[in-house]
Amino acid sequence: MRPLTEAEVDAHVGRIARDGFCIMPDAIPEPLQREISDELDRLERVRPGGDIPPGPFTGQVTRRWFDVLNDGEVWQRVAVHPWILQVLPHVLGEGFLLSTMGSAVVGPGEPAQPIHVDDGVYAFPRPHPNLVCNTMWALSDFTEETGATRVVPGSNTWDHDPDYKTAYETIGLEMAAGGIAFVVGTCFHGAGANRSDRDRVALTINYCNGSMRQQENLMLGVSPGRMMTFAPELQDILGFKRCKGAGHIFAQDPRLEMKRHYGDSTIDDPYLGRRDSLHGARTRRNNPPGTP
Ligand SMILES: O=C(O)CCC(=O)C(=O)O
Repeated sequence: MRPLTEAEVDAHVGRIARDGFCIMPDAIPEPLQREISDELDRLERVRPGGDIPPGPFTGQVTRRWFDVLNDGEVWQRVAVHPWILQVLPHVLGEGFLLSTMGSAVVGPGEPAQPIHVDDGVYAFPRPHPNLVCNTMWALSDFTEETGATRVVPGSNTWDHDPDYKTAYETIGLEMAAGGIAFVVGTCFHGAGANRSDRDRVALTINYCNGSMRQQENLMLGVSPGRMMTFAPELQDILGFKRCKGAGHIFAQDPRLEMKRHYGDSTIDDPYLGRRDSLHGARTRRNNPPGTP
């Protein structure tokens, strides 16, 4: 993929600062879209219906898979999409982290998600510097009918968090499959209602400022040996890179001590087979046929 030009990066950063969001069309090459779709199909087979039970905020017929760095290798590439890595240092600062990643496959008939902010997981009063930036990956067309993410333009500059009882004026982040939208953590937004007869297929790949705790416990969820096989740029945004003074082991890059401690890196983590077999108990859904 060609890198973004400096002017393109500046334009995206400027729009995010002004409106709270922006769209990068044609950001996911078709072969990568196909790989991700195949991986979502595989996840549907091994952990049907997604990794969390239905709920009013996360959706009744929305499939969300998490802990995906323990799944197909494609997720390791998704997390370090080159255009995203070019834009985010200007939004979240150097040393930003991957915070949580997974799918948001919104099924037909799903009502609109409540309007919320993604940095609501932190207890910081507004205004504050950017703490979070989400990226919404469109793997099917995002339209009014299919439930394109709704945003309240300019709400990122407001001094208060959303109130669930208020009906905000929103616009839809309409984009063709292959687009990626940035939504900064202070921007009021939520998934739209899916009034079509097909899935709205998306990923939500969320990053945070390097001084914040990651929303998903990525550093504990993935075994150290497995993390040691990841590309250095992915290790960096998992927390292996020091951010100012934070994140060291013996005041050095943690990778040095990790190598001594855990020895040879390996992608094989014996727990992972069991992890999938616990899906039914975890989500209170039935396990796929053939699993205990
Ligand atoms: O799926 C979407 O369009 C938005 C997702 C979102 O905002 C969330 O799950 O927090």
